[in-house]
Amino acid sequence: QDYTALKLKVKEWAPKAAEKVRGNLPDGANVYFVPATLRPETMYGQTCCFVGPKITYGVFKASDNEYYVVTKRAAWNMAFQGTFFKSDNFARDASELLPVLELTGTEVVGTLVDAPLSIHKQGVRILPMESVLPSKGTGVVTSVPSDSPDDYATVIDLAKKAEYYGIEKEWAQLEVSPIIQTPSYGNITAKFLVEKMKINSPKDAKQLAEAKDLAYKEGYYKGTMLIGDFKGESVESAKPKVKAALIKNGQAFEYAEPNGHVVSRSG
Ligand code: ZZB
Repeated sequence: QDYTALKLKVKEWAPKAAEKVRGNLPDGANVYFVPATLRPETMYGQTCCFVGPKITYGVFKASDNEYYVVTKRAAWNMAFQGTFFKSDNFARDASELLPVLELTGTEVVGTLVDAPLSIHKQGVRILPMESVLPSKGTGVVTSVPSDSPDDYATVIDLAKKAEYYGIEKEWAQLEVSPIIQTPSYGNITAKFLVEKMKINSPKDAKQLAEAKDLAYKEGYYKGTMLIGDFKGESVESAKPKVKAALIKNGQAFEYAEPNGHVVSRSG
């Protein structure tokens, strides 16, 4: 898979993470959560960013002043793809690619990050999602509830059970705005499909996989951009342009999942 790896800059750490970070990173270091996405054209609609609560993440030094929060597996792939400085973080095998520190998903929940292109300019929160796979992408997943059924079902559930999840309800309730117009599912595809298919929980994995498939196809082949520099263009034409612009602005880079990974599209 050819992913776009997006850089979400930390604006304010959650308390537990802040404690661990203190003294372990140079003053003024920029730290980024780095989700891998197949849909860069939907980045305008980011309302939060998911981590697996039980997943262990590393904070890896990418260049003099930049650190990335990803799984060790993803950092290792990135090292091979030349993402990291080869000089002072050069690794000859996986054991040498050492994170500056490790953080669990639970510890970073509540962290405020800046999501490139998002209409939510004040930033979005890192929130927990049980279904994040540690073995796929970077283990960090940016959330676009308007166009991803999994994300829509998850933010509804997070808001409903905010206390159980140990989050502020408002963190899961940022406005879901139209990003892409489609002929069959309107302009908030994920909401339409989740409601039409009566999906009640992020655990309805089978139905969510089906909804994801439908959303992908309709969005890609029939979608039109409602926002951004390529407003009015088809998704098919806007997708590579949004990706290129993000990369040019230093807000993203290419990340390829190596061959042989075992996760299929339907999960
Ligand atoms: C933002 C986004 C917006 C995504 C959208 C999808 C959609 P796939 O399709 O199964 O190959 N993802 C990435 N990494 C993980 C992970 N470790 N665990 C769980 N989910 C992950 O997977 C690619 C998509 O799955 C990625 O693209 C990411 O969510 C998520 F409007 O990023 B996406 C209809 C889908 N719409």
